[in-house]
Formats: sequence, structure tokens, C-alpha cells
Amino acid sequence: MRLIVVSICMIIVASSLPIQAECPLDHLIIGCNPDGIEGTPDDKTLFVDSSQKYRDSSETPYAHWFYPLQKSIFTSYAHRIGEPGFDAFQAVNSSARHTYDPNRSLAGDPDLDYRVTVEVIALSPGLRAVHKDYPQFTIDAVGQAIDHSAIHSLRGDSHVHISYQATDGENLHWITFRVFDSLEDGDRYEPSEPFTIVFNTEPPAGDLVVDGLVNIADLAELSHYWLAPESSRRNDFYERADANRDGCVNLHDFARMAANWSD
Ligand SMILES: [Ca+2]
Ligand SMILES: [Ca+2]
Repeated sequence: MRLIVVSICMIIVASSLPIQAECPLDHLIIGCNPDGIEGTPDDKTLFVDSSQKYRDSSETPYAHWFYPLQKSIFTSYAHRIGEPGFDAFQAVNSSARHTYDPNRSLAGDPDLDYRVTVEVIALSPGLRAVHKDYPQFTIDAVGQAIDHSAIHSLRGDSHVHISYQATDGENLHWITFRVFDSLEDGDRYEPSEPFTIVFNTEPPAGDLVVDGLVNIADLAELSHYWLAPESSRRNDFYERADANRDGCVNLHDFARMAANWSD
């Protein structure tokens, strides 16, 4: 079933029809100016919109706060899922509902005016990310990156699919990215906050720097988002800092973190 879905999605992409928003697979949407208001300090800051994160097209939407990996026919890295991919906000096609947002789209042409790079900054052992379409590559170490703007420019399409593949289907797996502008010259965009995608099982509440443990690194991350307003699916509840998902990062979330303290 998933193969069929992926195939249909690829046909949609290949035909270059303006209907990317109809792809059933989840995508993280890359943009700038997260508050959507011009003239504020975040205008040149990159972010990803996480509204589709953990929607998971094979299950009841948003049934889990993680992606369950499925056993595949392959013997190596047998447990897999073909989402989430990456896309970008754009200001041209107003019928693509999910990606059309002129206030959050990057200015100019990809790989010319900006070079959006999705870099891995943390990765669980036994997990890799694979770009199966042209140009094919595998990411399996910290420091490696998806050159989103290069793919965007090469194919004339910002819609990128990624397959996540692990050696097991039970244990917590994670991959943490940040998006930065790797263009050497000019007025570059500021890097995004780190964002993590988790697989197989939900991390404990308070495990914000995801590794299955709740310790001082997680507390530092909680203080970074402390009292931040407007926590929502769009920002993945500030990367889980809003553990009870009530819209605010506060003492209720600290209490959940403290209850899972590892040291
Ligand atoms: Ca942690
Ligand atoms: Ca909360």
C-alpha cells in the first residue's frame, strides 16, 4: 500500500503539476520568518513548519507522537517509513494550500540567492535517512546534510521525499536536524532551531534533546522555551517542551520532566 502511495506521489511530483499539497505523505515545510509578520527580528530566521509531523498517512492521523517503522522486505535496515519529507513555502502557487505562504517563503531562487541545507546534528545508532530519488544519497552520520536547495534547483521542485530506515522496529530512534543557509556570500538567513523526528516509540516526557534520558541537557532546552507562547502542532509543541500540549511551556511541563529525571 505504501509503495503505491509513494508511486502516486512521485508521479504527481514528476508531472510538475501544481498540486504538491495533495501528496498524502507528511512533509516538514521549510521557510523563514516563523511569526509570519514582516519587520520583526525573525524575518531572516529559518524554521520548519511541523504541522504534518506525526500525521502518519498509514495510521489514524496523529495517533502517536512518533513514527512507527514498518517491517519491510529488505534484510538490511529492515524497518522503514517513507515520511516525513521536506518541502518549502512558496509565493507563486496559491492553490497549493499547505505550501503557499508568501510571508514565510524565502526570497529569490534556490541555490542562487540562498542555499538551504538540512544538517544532521544527532542520530541514534542503527538509523539512517535515504533519498531514493535522483540524486540518491544516504545519511548515516552527524554532520551529513540534505542539500535541499540543490535538489530544488536541479528538479525545479521543492518537494523532497526521505526514507527513514532502522535496524529494529521496537527501540527509540531519533534524528535531529537544523536548517541553515550555506551560501558563502551575501545576506544569509539565520539557522533554524534544532528539530527532531522520533521513531518506534515515544520518548519520555521531558526528553527534549532526544536520547531516551532526561538530564541536564534537557533542562537547558526546557529553559530555552520556558514560558514561550503559542505552542502548537506547527512547532511540534516547541519540540516537546510543552509536554502536556496545553499551549504553554510552564511548571506543569517541568513537573513531567522532573518525574522522569534519569540521574
Ligand atoms: Ca535527553
Ligand atoms: Ca504545557
